[in-house]
Amino acid sequence: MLKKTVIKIALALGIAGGASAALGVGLAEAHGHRFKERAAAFDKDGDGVLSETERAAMKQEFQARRAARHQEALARYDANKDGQLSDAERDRMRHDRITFRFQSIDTNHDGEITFAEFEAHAKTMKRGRP
Ligand SMILES: [Ca+2]
Ligand SMILES: [Ca+2]
Repeated sequence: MLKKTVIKIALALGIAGGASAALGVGLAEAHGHRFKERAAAFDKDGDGVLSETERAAMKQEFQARRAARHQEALARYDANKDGQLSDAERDRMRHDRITFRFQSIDTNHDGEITFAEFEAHAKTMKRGRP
């Protein structure tokens, strides 16, 4: 029963997920396994299915977040201020994100990730807190 619920929510999310992937870098990564949990939060009556209304509310919130993230990305990476992120500008953004992730795993900041550091990081991911 529980499994069925998760699958239904995942299906309902298929559309939103696809749009996210098309729109931006790092979104799939940001959603990841927490995506289903977030969807469950919109299942207000807890029947395991997102109704039209529930889906609309979820879509609206995701769009608002996406817009906010896009504005943030532009503010930081739109070097020539043309309101768009060019490939080079996106590359810089990706580089910064990867650097940030690397540094968050490399807890003793020696520039190398040991198995122990990676394992500790993996454990925090499991708890849903990267
Ligand atoms: Ca630009
Ligand atoms: Ca290290």
